[in-house]
Amino acid sequence: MRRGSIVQLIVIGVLAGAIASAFALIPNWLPEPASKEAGRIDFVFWFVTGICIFVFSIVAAVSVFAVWKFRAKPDDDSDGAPIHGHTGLEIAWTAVPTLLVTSIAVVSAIVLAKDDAQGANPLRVEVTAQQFFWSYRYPESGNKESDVLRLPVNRSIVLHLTSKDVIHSFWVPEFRQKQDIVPGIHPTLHITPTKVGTYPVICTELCGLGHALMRSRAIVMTDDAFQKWAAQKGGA
Ligand SMILES: [Cu+2]
Repeated sequence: MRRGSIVQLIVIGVLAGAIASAFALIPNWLPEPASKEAGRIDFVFWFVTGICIFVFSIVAAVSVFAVWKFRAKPDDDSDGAPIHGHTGLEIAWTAVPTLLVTSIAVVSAIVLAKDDAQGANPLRVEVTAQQFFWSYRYPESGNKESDVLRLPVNRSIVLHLTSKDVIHSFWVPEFRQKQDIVPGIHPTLHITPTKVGTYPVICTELCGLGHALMRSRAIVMTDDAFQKWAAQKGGA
C-alpha cells in the first residue's frame, strides 16, 4: 500500500471519528447524574461509546476509501481480482474485538459489583409497585408510608422492591440505577443520592394500559429535613 493511501485513510478515519465524537458529546444526552452509582454507570457508558467511535472510524475510513478509489467505471463489467485469505488480518480482526469486548465485560463487572455494594448504615425503604402506581414504606420510621420517595442526601439507601401483580421496573434516570421487579422475587437496589432535588420515578417495564402513567417522584432532601419529615405523623 502506498504511503499516500495510508495518509488518506487516516485523514478519513480522523474526520469520521471527529464527527461521531461531536454527535456523542455536544447534545448532552444524559440527565444530570444525582447519585454515586450514576458516576460509575456513566463511566461505562462513555467507555463503550469511545470504543464504538474507534471501531466506527476504522470502518468508515475503509468504506469511504473503497468507494472513492475502487469505483468501477460505468462500462467496466469485469469481475475483480480473486482474493485469498490473509491469516495475519484474520488473527488481528479476531484478537482486537476479543480484547475490546473482554475489557467492556471487566469494566462492567467491576462497576456492577461496586454499585451493588451497600454503604455503612444504609436506610431501608420498602418500594411497592402495582398497576399503576408506586408506594414507599419506611420501616425505621414506624412504617411511615408515602407515595413520594423521600431520601436523605449522601446516605446509602437500600430499596427493597416488591410487585403486587405483574412485572414492573424501577428507574430514576438521574440515579441511573434500574431494577426489574418480578412478582414473587424481592430484589434490592442501592442508591446513594448526591444532590438535593426532585427526580422522576418511572416504571420502565410495559405493565399494562396505565404503564405510561406509572410515575412518581423521588425527592432528595438534606438529612435534617428528611429526619424532620420522617418523625412527622402523616404527610407525603
Ligand atoms: Cu409498570
